Amino acid sequence: MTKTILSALAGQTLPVPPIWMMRQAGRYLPEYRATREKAGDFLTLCYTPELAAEVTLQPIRRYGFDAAILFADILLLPQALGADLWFVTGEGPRLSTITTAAGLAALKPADAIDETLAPVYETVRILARALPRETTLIGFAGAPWTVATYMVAGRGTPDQGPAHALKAADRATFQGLIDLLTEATVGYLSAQVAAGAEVVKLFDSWAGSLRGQDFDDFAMAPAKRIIAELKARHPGLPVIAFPREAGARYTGFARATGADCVALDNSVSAEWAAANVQKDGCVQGNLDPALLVAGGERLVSETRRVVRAFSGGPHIFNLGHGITPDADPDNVQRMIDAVRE
Ligand code: 1CP
Repeated sequence: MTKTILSALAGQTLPVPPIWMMRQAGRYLPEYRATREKAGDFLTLCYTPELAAEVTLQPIRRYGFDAAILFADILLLPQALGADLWFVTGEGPRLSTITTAAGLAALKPADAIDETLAPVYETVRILARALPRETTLIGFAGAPWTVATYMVAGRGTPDQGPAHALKAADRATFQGLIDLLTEATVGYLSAQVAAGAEVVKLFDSWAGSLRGQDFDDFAMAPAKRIIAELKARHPGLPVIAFPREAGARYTGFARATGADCVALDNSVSAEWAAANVQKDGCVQGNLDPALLVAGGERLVSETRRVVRAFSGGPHIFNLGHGITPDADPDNVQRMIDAVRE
């Protein structure tokens, strides 16, 4: 039996698209909140393999999604490179900042990450054994630009201003940080694959703030290098790329980077993306996550619209961004029923 997610990633058009959801293990689920409380804090949850595997499995048990995504965070990699990382309750992540050549030089080399990240690989090994045989296991990492925006600013920022400022003021240091992250990301994802991940996804959540040549240099070039290196080490490995809010730059992204699937946010229309992005291969995403809060008839009609728009080619049903903590778990089931009806 071939797993439906892998068939779609290989370019097959299926009668019913396989489904998973960004942030499917998360605070909208009472069982997640219970395990998170047991762990005490978010990073302990990420680094305790039994608990990280448990929250990964929760949405699979509840909804039978076609893929499970490893429970971890894109900011574990900077921590493994030597940055300090902590989470402020109700606010989000905080990191020590990298703003100078000396700060960059003080980070660990790319091949030193496994010491910190070994528990993540153990989570992958547990999941590879525990998942139902029809469920695909997805590993992931942040793309270098997005991870760099957090490392330079020390936190999430609305406009990625500090990273843009460093890129303008000291291009060599900024490029050095991107190069280090590119190399470390290859090692990190490769180790996830060795542990049992069947697909990997690169989250470039802040790709939309890169303009013109910067998009080529910092969103496309690192993705292309990472994908080429991963496919050289793991022939046939499918890769999903998510250059969020790339807009017109979604066109040609798969061809330029070698990605097997492009994940779409909800700022582009499904009809536009079907004509311009899906013509090159599998697409995923696009449903507005706010619909899972609101529910109602629009949730059903918009779900059907996304399914219909992408029905002529390879498609994995997903959201345009992560499900939010205030989403109603019953609305997730309504969405799944509307896809599979
Ligand atoms: O309180 C909590 O429980 C923490 C909330 C949370 C969760 C559930 C964070 C903190 N990270 C995660 C898990 C997570 N993060 C996953 C796990 C698997 C799943 O999808 O179920 C994944 C894939 C991520 C990826 C991630 N982390 C991204 C890329 C995707 C995206 O949403 O754009 C980013 C930008 C992060 C950073 C991060 N981690 C957590 C928060 C709140 C943030 C965003 C911070 C900010 O920009 O302000």
